[in-house]
Amino acid sequence: MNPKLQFGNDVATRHERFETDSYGGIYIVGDVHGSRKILERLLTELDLADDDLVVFVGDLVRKGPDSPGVIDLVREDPRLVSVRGNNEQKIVRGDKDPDWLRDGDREYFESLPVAISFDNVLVVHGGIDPQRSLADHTVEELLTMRSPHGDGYDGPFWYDDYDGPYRVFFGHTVHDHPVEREHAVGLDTGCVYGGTLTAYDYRNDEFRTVEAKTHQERANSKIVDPA
Ligand SMILES: [Mn+2]
Repeated sequence: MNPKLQFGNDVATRHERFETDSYGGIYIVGDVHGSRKILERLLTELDLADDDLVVFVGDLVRKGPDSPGVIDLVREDPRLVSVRGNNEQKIVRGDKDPDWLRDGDREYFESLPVAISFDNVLVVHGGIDPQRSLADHTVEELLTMRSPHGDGYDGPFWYDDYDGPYRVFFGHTVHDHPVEREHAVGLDTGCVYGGTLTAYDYRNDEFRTVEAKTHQERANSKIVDPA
């Protein structure tokens, strides 16, 4: 019953598929942005079993206080996997060279898939343009999609019009609460801006959130209300 995923060549080689039978709990987590402490609290709250799987929507790093700490936490636990976000991509491309970057960090970002799928779920950082086939999307587009025919934060947003066949889980666009639609689930709830860090519990179809304790300002114009 799962629709076949057909990617363009550059994406196909960076797509990773998981068979859900092999896992107990499955969680998908929004943008962390170097907020290791709130990530630790979320993981404590999820209380992972050995056969659980956690998929991050990317943007593990930048903006927050402890990007290396987040990298270490994710890399050291085989239950934690991530797609590449646009913030990892900026480092891969060499556009950003942050002070905290260590030997091996860039190679790690380069090793991250740009798409993860299981069942009818597709996890990408940005999103997909509902008016074009998945195969037509470049890596860059999957990582940065927001308003395919508009201008940044003004919308309409890709998920306003997207009606499947996949259920796409994404980050990148900050919302004051998770976007929950039949075919699109937005998980970036701005933890680095004093919002929350959100996980979606796939087995139980419910959101799990922890509050941030730090504050960094973000213009309200850059936080989207999905209602
Ligand atoms: Mn982000």
